[in-house]
Amino acid sequence: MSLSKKQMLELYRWLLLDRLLDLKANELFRMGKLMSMYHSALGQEAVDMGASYALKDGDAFLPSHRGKGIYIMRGIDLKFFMAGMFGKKEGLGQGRIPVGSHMCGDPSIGLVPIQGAIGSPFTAGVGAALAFKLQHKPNACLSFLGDGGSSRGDVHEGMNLAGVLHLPLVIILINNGWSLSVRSEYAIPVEHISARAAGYGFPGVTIDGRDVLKVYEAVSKALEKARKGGGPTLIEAMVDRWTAHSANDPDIYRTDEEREEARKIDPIHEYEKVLEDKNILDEEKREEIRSEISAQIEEAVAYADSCTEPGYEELVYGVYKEAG
Ligand SMILES: Cc1ncc(C[n+]2csc(CCOP(=O)(O)OP(=O)(O)O)c2C)c(N)n1
Repeated sequence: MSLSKKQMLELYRWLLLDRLLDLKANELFRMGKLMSMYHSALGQEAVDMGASYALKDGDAFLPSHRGKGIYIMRGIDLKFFMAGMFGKKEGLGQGRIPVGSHMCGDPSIGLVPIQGAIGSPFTAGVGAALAFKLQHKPNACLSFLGDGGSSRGDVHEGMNLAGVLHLPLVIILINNGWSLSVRSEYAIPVEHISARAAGYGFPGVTIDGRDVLKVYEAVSKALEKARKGGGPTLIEAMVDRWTAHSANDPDIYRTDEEREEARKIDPIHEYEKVLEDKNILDEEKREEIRSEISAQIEEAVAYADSCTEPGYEELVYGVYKEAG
């Protein structure tokens, strides 16, 4: 499962794209360019990118409401995605998705759509895994889930079914210690959520979600096992929530010390140190990659700006209308 130097550098590009895209989205939100809200994944890049990097073509994946970079890594065009975040007609979601680009599916790349009710989409990921099993396909589904979402009834039912049917499902449970303003300890009676896996009859592990190589390795192994008929695995990845819950959350329930503490470890800086030690990255290369990605993002923003607002017909197309 070890990565070549080329792959390690490629993974770094993805981490940086995820970070720079997130910073830009926060800025665009404040400028009033995005649709209703924005959930940042700052500080969570290692888990989103490290886990997604372990996916293979043919696998399915169900991102969380934060994981924007995953869409791009798995093949959604950045301009199309950005136009979706702007709520434009030409973008992903065609302006009909209240939180912008995510919450859209694309079967051609295995993207299982999420929706607004936290935890509920989990069962769709279980469905994708069930489909692989019924069709005898050598693929697995990677489902991202939060600590808060993990207590929803749908999630327990889905986990149970995955255990009973031994489905090719890998759950990457991102534990950032908070569910909006509720601390995990307040709502979850076990120290590690990975312990719950025993109750569903499959293994559960807890890892450092800020270490991209550890995440990649754990998810690769679990996906490989699932693809070969070895059943589900629950991987709890511990991370820090750098920002408020969303861009319109005043974050008044945390102290300044807690906010500062959450940002103590930067997963991207940690990975840069690993790459520098292995002579894969230096200052010059780092700047080169950063400016390439920034240019790509600016191009996507300019494109999204130039796209059209959806009209009434487009907004109501495909939307349920009560008869009478
Ligand atoms: C059923 C439901 N309840 C409440 C919400 C509002 N809400 C959106 S995200 C969120 C927090 C979810 O916490 P977690 O699953 O830990 O993910 P995180 O936001 O921390 O990444 C809440 C309460 C919702 N979308 N759906």
